[in-house]
Formats: sequence, C-alpha cells, structure tokens
Amino acid sequence: LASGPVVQPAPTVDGFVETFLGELNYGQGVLLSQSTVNDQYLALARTVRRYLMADWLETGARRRQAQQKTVAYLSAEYLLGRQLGNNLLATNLQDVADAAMSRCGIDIASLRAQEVEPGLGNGGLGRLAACFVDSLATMDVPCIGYGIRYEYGIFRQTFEGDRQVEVPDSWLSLGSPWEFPHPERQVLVHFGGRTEEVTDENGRVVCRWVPDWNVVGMPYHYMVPGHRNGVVNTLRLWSAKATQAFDLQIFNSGDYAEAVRAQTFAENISKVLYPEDSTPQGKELRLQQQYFFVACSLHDFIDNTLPHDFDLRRLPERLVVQLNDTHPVIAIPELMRILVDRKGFDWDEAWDITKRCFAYTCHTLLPEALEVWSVELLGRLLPRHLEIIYRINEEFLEEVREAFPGDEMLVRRMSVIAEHPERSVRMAYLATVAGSKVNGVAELHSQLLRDKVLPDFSRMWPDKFTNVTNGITPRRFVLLANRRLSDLVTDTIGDGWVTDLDRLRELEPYADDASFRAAFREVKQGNKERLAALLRVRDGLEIPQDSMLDVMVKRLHEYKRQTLKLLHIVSLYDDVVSGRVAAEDLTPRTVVFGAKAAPGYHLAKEIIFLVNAVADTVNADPRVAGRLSVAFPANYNVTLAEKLIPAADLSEQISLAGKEASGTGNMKFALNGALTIGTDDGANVEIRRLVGDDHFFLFGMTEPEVERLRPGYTPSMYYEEDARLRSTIDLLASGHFTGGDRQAVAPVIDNLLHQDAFMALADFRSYLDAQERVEAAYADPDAWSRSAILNVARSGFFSSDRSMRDYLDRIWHA
Ligand code: 26M
Repeated sequence: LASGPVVQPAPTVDGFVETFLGELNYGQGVLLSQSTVNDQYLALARTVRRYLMADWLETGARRRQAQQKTVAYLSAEYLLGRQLGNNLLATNLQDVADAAMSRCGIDIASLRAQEVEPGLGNGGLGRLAACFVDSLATMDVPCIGYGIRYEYGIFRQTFEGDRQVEVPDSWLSLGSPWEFPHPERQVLVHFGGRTEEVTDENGRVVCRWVPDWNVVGMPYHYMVPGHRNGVVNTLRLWSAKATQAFDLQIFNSGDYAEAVRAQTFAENISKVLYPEDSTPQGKELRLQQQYFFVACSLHDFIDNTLPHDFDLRRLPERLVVQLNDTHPVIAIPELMRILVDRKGFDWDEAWDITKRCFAYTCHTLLPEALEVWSVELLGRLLPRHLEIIYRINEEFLEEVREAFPGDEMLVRRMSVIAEHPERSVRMAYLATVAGSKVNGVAELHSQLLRDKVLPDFSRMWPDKFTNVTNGITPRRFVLLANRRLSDLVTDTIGDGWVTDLDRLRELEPYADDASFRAAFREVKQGNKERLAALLRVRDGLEIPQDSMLDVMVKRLHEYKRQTLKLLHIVSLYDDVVSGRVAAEDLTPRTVVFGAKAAPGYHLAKEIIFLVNAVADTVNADPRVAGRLSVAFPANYNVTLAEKLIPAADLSEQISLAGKEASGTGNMKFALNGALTIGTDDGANVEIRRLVGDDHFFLFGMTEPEVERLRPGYTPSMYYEEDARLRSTIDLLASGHFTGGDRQAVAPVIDNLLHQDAFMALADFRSYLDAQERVEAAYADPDAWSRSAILNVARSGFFSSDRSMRDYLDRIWHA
C-alpha cells in the first residue's frame, strides 16, 4: 500500500486473544470480568474485521490502479443476514476464534446469537443482491453494491392471539461494528423546485433545475469478503442527513421546534424499509428514497471514484449499472441530467453513453407489481427528470413510428407515459427503452417476460432480451448453514466445490453407496435435532423427531399459495378425525411455516391467523399426536433460514404456474438435500430438469393450462365436485380451528370459494396426489436418501457464481 503496510494480526489463537482483549479494553472500554455479552460480541466483531482490513485496503488500491470496468449494482434492498459467521468463514478463522473465545472463558455461540441481522430487504430480491455481491467478491470482479442504510429494516414479526403484530427492527441500537461512515464522501441531493431555460456562455439555450430543498447522503461502507481469496469488495449504503442549512435554520430561527421538524423531515428518507414486496403504493417518501440513493451513487461513482480527469465519453468502458428491478430506474434520467446539464454534453451523445451504461433485471410477472409514478408527483419532486423522461419518450416513439409505420395503437401501448387511470411513468418501459439488456430471472420467467409483459418491445428489439437464472451463494447457504453436510462432502470429494459448485456432480456415484447414504442421513438427523432444540428455546415449539420435516418458508402471498398447503394439512387431519384413515397409517409429518405479510395486506394477515389457528388445534389434538404437527415460528429471516433449510426433508414450492419469477429458496433446499414438491414454475422447471423427474414431485397445471382455464374459472365447481375438498373446506369453515368462530375463517374461505385468483382449488387434487407419492417415497429411507443426495449432486448450477458468470458473459462484458 502506498502509505505503508497495514498490520494484520497473526492468525493464531494467541494473536486472536490479544487482539480481542485489546478491542474489549481499548475499543469497548471494559474489562473482560465486567463485560456483557454485547461488549464481547462487539469486541469479537472488531477483532474479525481487523483481519479483513488489509485485504480491503489492498483491494481498493488495486481497483483504483487497474481502472477496469466496474459493476455498480443498484438495489434498494440487501438482505445480508448476520455478518460475524460469514466473515469468520471467509477469513478461515472459525477454529482460531472458537479456541480463542474458550480460552477467555466465553461461549462463542452466545456471541454469534447476539448479532441482529441487517434485514435491509423484504425477501427474494434483497437476498439475491446479497448473494450476488458475495459471488462477485469471490470471483474478484470489481463491483460496488449501492443501496440504502435503512435505520429500521424489515419489521420483526410477533404473534398476538395468532395474529401478526409488527415490531420496529432497530438493528443498529446495540452498536454496528461492521460499518464505516465516510463523511468525506458525503453527497448533496436536490429535490423539488422548477426548471428554467437560460443561455449559457456559448449562447446556447439550456435547461436548468432550480431545486428548493436538499439533503446530504452519508455513505457507510461494509466489507464484502471473497471466499478466502484476499479480496474484499465494498457495499456502500447511504443514510440521509439534514444539510447545514437545516442546522443554521435551527440556530437562527425563532421557531426552534419547526426547525427541528425540518431536520427530522430530511432524515426520514432513510428511516425505514417499505415492507411491501409487490403492489407498490406510489408513496412520495418511497420515490424520495429511490432518487436519494440513486443520485448519491451516480455522483459517488462519477465524481469520487473515477479519476478526476476521466473522459466521460468513455464511461461505458468503465461502468455498467445493473438495475435491480425498477426501484433504481430514476438513475436513467439522472445520468442524462448529469451529462447534459452538468457536464455539457449534447443530448444525442449523452443518450448514446447512457444507453450503453444500463441494464435492467425484472423480477416479477404480476401486472400489479409493475411500478408506475404519477406525472404529478414526479413533476413536483423531480421536475427536470420528468422533462428528460418526456424527451426520451418522444424520441423513442418516433423510432417506433419509423419501425412500424401507421400503428398508432402500438405507439400508445409502448409509450413510457401511461394516460390511464392517471398520467404516469411506466418505470419498466423506461428501463427497457434505455437499457442495453433486459433480463428475467429464470428461463420460464424470461420467456413470459418476452411474450406477455413486454411483447412489443421484444418484437422491436429481440436481442435486448436475455435470461440469467438466479443463484444462491454456497458459502452462506451450504458451508456456513450446514457445516456437517459440508464436512461430509469435503471428506468425500475435496473442498473445490465451495467455489466451483458443479463439482458436486462428483457425489453422484455415492448416492449408491450405503455407507455414504447412512452418513448423509445422520447429518440430516443431526440438523433436525439442532433445529428442534432451537425452536424449543426460541419459540417454545416442540418438533417431534422421527417425522418428515415439510417446510414452506417465503413471504406470504396469495400467488405463492400458503392456503393450498393449509388445505393439505386440514385434509390429512380430517382423514384421521373423520375415521377414514387410522392415525398409525399417516406418515409422521411436521409442517413448518415461515412467512411475513406486508402490514397492509389484509388477506395475507388472515391467512397467517388461520395457519396459527390450525397449528394450535392440530398440535393439541391427541388423535393425531406424533403423526401430524404444525409449527409456525415467528419472524422468518435469513438467520432462521440458515437453521431451517438444512433440516428439511421436503421443500414446498407450490406457486401457481407463471407467477413465481424464479424463487431462490427452492435452490437452497435442493442444495441441502431436501426433495421438492412443486409446480412447473420459475426455477422449479430448471431444478426438475437437472435433478431428474424421479427426484422431484411435480404437480399442478402448466402456465398455458392456467391461461386456458382462466376465462370463467369457477372455484366453487371444484368444491361441489370433489368430496375430499368439500370435506376439508367444510371442516375449516365450521370454526373447528377457531373455537367455533365461523366469522374468523370467513375471509379466507369466501375468497377461496368465490375468487381464488391463484387457483388453489383447481390444483388441490393434483397436489394431494403428489403428496401421496411423497409419502410412498419417504417410506423407503434408502431410496429417499438416494434422491436427496442426487438433488445435492445435481444442483451445482444454482450457485450465484454461475449467475455472475452469466451476467458477465451476456450483459456486462466486464
Ligand atoms: C416496490 C415499491 C414499493 C415498495 C416495495 C416494492 C418492492 C420491494 C421488493 C417490490 C418488490 C420487491 O421484491 C420482489 C421480489 O422479491 N421478487 C422476487 O425476486 C426473486 C429474486 O429474483 C425471485 O426469486 C422471486 O421469484 C421474486 O418474487
């Protein structure tokens, strides 16, 4: 390093103890004998980060030197999960830290448990961003992850009387040892005001934005270590602060309270993560968040990361901006504004540069999830950006008219500006017009994106569209979450799989090896026992051993069909209590749910209530004791996922075909040796193709079958015609699970019988049949473990390292 070597502590137990005690005494200011668990956790975290610091500084210096193309990953969400375990893993310090802590008389497990995970995301999209930055660091690809440092992440879920209650997630309150504020890299961000035309020094009429308020973006840096490769990339998250102007106002103003209110207003921008993960509400604060982090990020890259004399005509050689859904799409007019208004480019040249810098990933197929912003709001908050969007659209529509003369209907359909129900900007269209590439997140999804969501665009620009199937990081979700399986795999085929997951194929022959199968079963059994111990302490839940662990964990959504799973449980229970099936003939099964509902999504909250009510009743009924139980631990998050997934036997991926863009939980389960019961949807399609039909329980309609059934779909018909379904729904509707209260179940039942927008009733029969195939298969432990091992061996494709290679080859060309 230019300014001399950074001293990294020796990776020995002695060195670790010494550094740890130093952090405790001089960093935290306490004696070991007086320290709390939180003191010890903070000191341990600061110790571990010391081992990463030299690599971080060295990586930064190397990146500045090499001047390669950098990926700016723009995401409103990063669902990181706990940092301590991951960083110990990346530095290979797990054993040293264990020994060092025990020498200090400290149980490291209690320190790990002290960390509150940074839950700066809702679900799949945010976790995907976290997996991608992990992979890019492991592959030594220059990348800066840009996002928002929400003061409150996704709410903590609790249950009161079986209903979801949201508690604020104050993840920063006990200290935040993994972040580094950088006041010297603050950025000023403008909002509001108006635009005006002025004549510049060359006599040209140019547009200028005269904003009327602003805030400061304060960056916080987080380390993103590669896996034992000496690389540490940066995640840069922005926090909003009031500017000095606010402070001055406070100082000068007679109305002190009003001045403080203004300060609070500015700082609200990064206060809280919006807990919706579909159906955007068009809220002003949300648009402020989006523009805030995008403006900070582009400014940071162009003015603080590139060399000062950089020729911006060559920007596309040095920068590729990946837009994680439409949330950061306002970056497109922002870059145009920077180039045209601030750097003096003419429009055409700026547009050419901009187009080559952006690429867009779409994560949905639900029409109601596509973001639009009203022209009224955009014009009020970002008047210059609205003008720029209008001009982009005008020139684009001219192009459409040239390519398809005489088709004004087409022009209206493709316009970035929608006229109804109110004038608004279609952010996905803007991203498609400006982006060099548009990708979906699984093969089926990318196909449907071309055919159903953006058909006119894919006709105009067929080569713009591509697919990159999602992936997950094997470091966190196998090596860290499932250490015993990892040890078994490594003992069998070596440890190359950790960064080259296709090598799991080498396990295939061991599926036929009885002693390997026994070892594999022992791993699964151990994981179940540890999960049971955790849920006993964490939630007071009892998980019977010797039963199939059947897991459905994901956000609560109608399209994901948690109610279909619930109907299955009730039908199994109904079989026994009605005397049709002897309890002894049930395959012992424990169903585990994990799901948060968006706080304003009423039906989703009713479904949560019903799952809890069914769980209470089933678990208390001696007639099914030891045969059927239901657990719904509250607050499913990354930390809990790491415990649940390695213990699972059966993975529930039962969305209505054509609705789940990809899914990534499905991949985590397969890689941890669970078998999937699933529809032909999202990445399930690719999982099934890779692991083989015999090792995957497929059911339900295909996407074309869904579309054929849709017109005139009458759910009550299935109720009338299928006696088993009728009996199941009748039992639910009777109030049996709600202390006789029929009213309490009515919202869910009425919706199923009269709407059922996601056709749970149409797939019910097929789902039950598939569950019977599951039971038959589970009855043969050898055949089951063989299938489970083949799931592991054949799922290497789902490494996010592979996803990153695909982005590099098909989109970034970095
Ligand atoms: C938008 C506007 C206002 C407030 C919130 C939002 C919003 C936030 C998150 C909308 C959608 C959000 O996430 C959607 C999501 O997680 N999609 C999932 O993405 C995964 C990764 O590609 C896929 O695997 C899932 O199938 C897809 O549902």
